Amino acid sequence: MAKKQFSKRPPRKQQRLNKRQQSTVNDNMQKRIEQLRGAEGVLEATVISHMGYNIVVQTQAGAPLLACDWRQHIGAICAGDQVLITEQNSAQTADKQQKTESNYRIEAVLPRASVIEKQNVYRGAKPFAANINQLLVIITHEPMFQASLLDRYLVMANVVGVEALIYFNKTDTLTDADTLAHVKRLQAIYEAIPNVRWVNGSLKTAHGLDALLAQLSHRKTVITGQSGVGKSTLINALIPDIDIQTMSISEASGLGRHSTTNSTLYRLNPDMTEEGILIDTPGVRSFDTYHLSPDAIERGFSEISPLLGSCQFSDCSHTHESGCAIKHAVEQGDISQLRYDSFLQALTESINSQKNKR
Ligand SMILES: Nc1nc2c(ncn2[C@@H]2O[C@H](COP(=O)(O)OP(=O)(O)OP(=O)(O)O)[C@@H](O)[C@H]2O)c(=O)[nH]1
Ligand SMILES: [Mg+2]
Ligand SMILES: [Zn+2]
Repeated sequence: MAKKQFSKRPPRKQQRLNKRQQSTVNDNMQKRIEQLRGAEGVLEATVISHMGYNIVVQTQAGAPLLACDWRQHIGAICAGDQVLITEQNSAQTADKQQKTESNYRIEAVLPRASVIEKQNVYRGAKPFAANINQLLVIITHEPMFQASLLDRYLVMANVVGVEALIYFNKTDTLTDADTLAHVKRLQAIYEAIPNVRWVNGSLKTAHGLDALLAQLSHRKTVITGQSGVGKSTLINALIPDIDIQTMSISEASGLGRHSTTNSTLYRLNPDMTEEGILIDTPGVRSFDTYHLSPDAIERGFSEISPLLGSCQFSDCSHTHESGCAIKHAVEQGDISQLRYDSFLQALTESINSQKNKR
């Protein structure tokens, strides 16, 4: 009889569920959530940060942070998730002296109102912020931001189904008249896009900070933007007790120092649930959109998408065809050349990426 070989088994690939399997998993999860909700000792909590070995949660603003482990097969968990937790009785927990020991367990993740994910070629999509309703993109002029990059963030906001807020930072150094005029033109273009708002300011001088804060309080915002635009400066300016919040996370997790690679949820006012929430995403600097379908790209350019059915040819590529409603709108000045160029670029990337998949 052939001897079974256990040692050289290749690592198991993460299996993708088909639609029916996924729907069964979802049904079971829904049943489980209903059972848990009625059960004694089950608490609802918000995920503050996924620390790798454990997940730090809080049952409400101002409450102590709790370190949790999690039940297997409940899917990926990220900052902003609402979860159901139970306290593990001491018989189940091992050495109580050990600080990293989790006394709580995440039993289920509640359905998300929204989720924003990072694509990874090898591991698929990984969520990094859940239940947000606003995407903040910080941009600046040193170096001047690229419209095509900014547009990717806006497409992503549209795909996730949240509003977009553009914050143009470092106005204290925006003194050159030509650059100033250029930024003003861009602001006019972006402000005209549905569901997009634009605020100017300087985190150095605090100019415009009130206007920015007005857009952030009472919203759940994920912070994005390229390296050096001022994301950390913003968090430090708006979260006065940032050190305390960060220290509490380290303490709760039992890790010496707060990890800076995972997304973390901060409260604009640590004692008030209704105040705004900021999710900082240190590991995510930009978004790719090539993996999105051409459809998603088209919807993501929300001033262009209403025209899509109006081209003369149903398979119009919007590049050279006569009777193209989009090209016509660009010629008329109703759609900016800048956004049109960026639309075609994103669309081409998406189409090419779909071809390569086949
Ligand atoms: N002049 C000026 N400098 C600023 C302003 N805001 C931030 N800075 C500076 O810009 C630099 C980068 O700011 P950070 O907050 O570290 O940028 P970041 O977005 O967190 O960058 P990464 O962590 O690399 O993604 C720092 O030297 C800040 O002091 C501003 O309003 N005006
Ligand atoms: Mg930073
Ligand atoms: Zn067209």
